[in-house]
Amino acid sequence: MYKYFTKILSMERNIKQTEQKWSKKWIDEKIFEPDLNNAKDPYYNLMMFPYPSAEGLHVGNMYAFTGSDVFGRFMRMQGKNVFEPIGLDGFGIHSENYAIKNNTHPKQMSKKTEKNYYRQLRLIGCSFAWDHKLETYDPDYYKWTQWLFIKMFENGLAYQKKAYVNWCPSCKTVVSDEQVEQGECERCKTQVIKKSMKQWFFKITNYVDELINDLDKVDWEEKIKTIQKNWIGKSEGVEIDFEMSNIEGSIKAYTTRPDTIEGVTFMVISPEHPLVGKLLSNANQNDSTVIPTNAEGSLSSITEKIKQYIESVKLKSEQERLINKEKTGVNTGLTCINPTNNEQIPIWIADYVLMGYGTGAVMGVPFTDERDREFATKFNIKIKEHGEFKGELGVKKVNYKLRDWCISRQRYWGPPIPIIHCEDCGPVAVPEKDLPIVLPDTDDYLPTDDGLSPLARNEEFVNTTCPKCDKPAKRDTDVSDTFLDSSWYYLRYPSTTDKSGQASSGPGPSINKTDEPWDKDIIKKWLPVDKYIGGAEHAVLHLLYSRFVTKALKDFGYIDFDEPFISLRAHGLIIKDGAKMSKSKGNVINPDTYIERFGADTLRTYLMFMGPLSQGGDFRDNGLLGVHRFLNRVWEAIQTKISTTTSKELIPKLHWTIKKGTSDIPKLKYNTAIAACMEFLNLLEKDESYKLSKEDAVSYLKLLAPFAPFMTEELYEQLTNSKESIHLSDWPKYDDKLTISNNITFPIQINGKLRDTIEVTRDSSEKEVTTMALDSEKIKKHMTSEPKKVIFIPNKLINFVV
Ligand code: ANZ
Ligand code: ZN
Repeated sequence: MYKYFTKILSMERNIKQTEQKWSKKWIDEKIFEPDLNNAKDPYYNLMMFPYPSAEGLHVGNMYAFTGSDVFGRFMRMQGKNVFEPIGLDGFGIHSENYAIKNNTHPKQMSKKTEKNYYRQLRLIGCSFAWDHKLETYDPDYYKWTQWLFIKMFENGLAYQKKAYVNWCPSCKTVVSDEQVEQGECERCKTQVIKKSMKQWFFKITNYVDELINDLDKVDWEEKIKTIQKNWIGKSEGVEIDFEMSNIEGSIKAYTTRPDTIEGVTFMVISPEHPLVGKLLSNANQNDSTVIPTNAEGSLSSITEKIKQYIESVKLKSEQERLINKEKTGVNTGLTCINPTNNEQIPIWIADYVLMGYGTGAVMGVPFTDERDREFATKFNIKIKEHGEFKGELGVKKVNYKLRDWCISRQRYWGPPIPIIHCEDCGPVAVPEKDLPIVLPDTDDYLPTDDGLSPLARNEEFVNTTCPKCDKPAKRDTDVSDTFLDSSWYYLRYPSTTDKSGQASSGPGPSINKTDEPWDKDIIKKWLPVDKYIGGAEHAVLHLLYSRFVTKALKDFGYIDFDEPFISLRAHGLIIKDGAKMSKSKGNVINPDTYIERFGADTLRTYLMFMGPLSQGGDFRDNGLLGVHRFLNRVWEAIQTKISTTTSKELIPKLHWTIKKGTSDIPKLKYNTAIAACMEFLNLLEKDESYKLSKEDAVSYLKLLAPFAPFMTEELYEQLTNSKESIHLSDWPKYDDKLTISNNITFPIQINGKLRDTIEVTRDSSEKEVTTMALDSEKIKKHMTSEPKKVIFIPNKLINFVV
């Protein structure tokens, strides 16, 4: 299938040699390393931080990198000083689990991963600023992750509390709310359960309003803004007190619909509501002030039921509780009073009410609220029609779904939380001069079910002295969430330099020039990030955490902007022959083999040709071969078609092609920019006599340069004899007046049904149109056999009868 013979050209195209040659040259001459101190027009082009496993990058990763790189290259040719750094997000459960599965120490594994990762990245030909690499497990990096933790702590944004947290039984650690999707661990897809544990939290909830409102300031896709807003979940309602009938006190319910209060026929409290605890302890003491009045059964049988119910709820995740159609609950036997009509209503305990939201108590309105109706129906509670209550009621209250970010993990492979616990002083931050707290090298790193971190078993690590009072004290033994590592990496990139000072010597650890997390002047110049391209799946994870961290750092006075990413675009996903790529299906595409056979230019151009970047695409070998042939034809055309002047028939199309590239590339519609280049080539090849001037050939190559950086560089050198790189040259200009072309949009029909349109030159022949039409992916999909008949109306339409 891969057999493809290139013709012998006047200058033979040796893909591998060309790509290796330029790869080395670009790095040696540091052409993609902007002068960070003096750049006149800085542009920070960033793609989302990759977290590869040692298995290496697949084609989907290459798609994302290339998508971001094409944009960076385009901006560079617009005259911007583009900074496009790359690094490795290598700490965390993802990497650790992979290491464990392969019986390798995570540190050992990370060395393998790193080597393979940078090797693969060099192949794909991105214009990375290699001098600024960083790896999150490098102590020089995580020193500052720990510093960030301490700043949070010192500023009251990091605190410990015992709470019902999400425990993943497979990862054997707690995970944050954002890392639970449909009740499952975002990473391993295991059902999480609720466990009451003491954990570290970051007070992201202090920033709810800014996190919502400042979305108006940034140029992000609406889709992602909406996901974030919904996750933060601002809700405006009132809190209403319901006096208890038989005992002292009242229950506060949170409602967004006070107008429905006349339809309230019951009260539901969450199993974790304090009243439940009070009820049980009173019952234990046989306190007769709490005696159920109208519930079935004796006091002891009711308390027994409640206890059983609470036990059953403990195993459920919040998600499960929210979506379970089959409502469950117990009647407490207590009642309270509806303040608008003094009716007595029963108080139930049910798990569809969550303690972490509102007040943990809901006034049940079964007539209007669906969940309440399901509940009332199941338990035979009255359903009462009601009018609209217009009176003033309760106290106005704003609630948010967002809760604080649970940051501690009971795992090994992460930055140890830089806190020392002292019996007298409580939790004390490690003094800055003692950072980093290095993760100890140990073979005893496996996680356990008991909720204790592996580091807790390491006495040498645990035992220390209190920085405040010097008494014996213990180190915190949890590590921080990987999402903390990636919440600030973009701040550090411009301030790192290669330790060896020799970027070309290959990957090596990075250090900071100064003894600070970043250089203040550099950060002023380069941040916030101008263009951020990455996966939409991070809408409520990385993208929320980074915004929070940026806002906090601004408030602490370390930076002077409060949004990290000015413009954000999400890329689509690559599937293979119609199916999602996955290891179990065995259809994960390794880019290496394709690069080896066809070169990075072909792979890049094909990936970008599949569709708009936001859409992703279906990887098919046939499509890749088509693009490979296209690049070979470009090569050949440059060898055979250069003359002193450009044929006049080509001029409108050339200007049109430049215009297309200029407008489509910044919109990340790379596919149509490439298609325009293909059309131009078709025209150029159409007639033996058509020729291109050197200057126009160069303009054309520049349009392809972001996609096929190697071949265009080689041809540019051939044509211009210039020592300057095509990638540092100016983007070509077009004259709008000249773009008026003799092109027409040609409808392609199959059995009379419109299936696609193509742009063709006026008066194209039946054969030309047929060839182009049959090259269309959409048409190929519908043509299972050779057409029986072709109906061709010149300049109007083509119809294949199959
Ligand atoms: C009565 C009512 C009648 C309600 C009605 C809704 C519709 P959002 O918009 O999501 O904020 N609620 C309050 N606290 C809750 C908790 N801890 N767990 C589960 N549900 C809770 O929704 C607020 C509404 O969700 C509140 O308004 C309450 O039900 C319920 F026709 O009160 B409502
Ligand atoms: Zn102390």
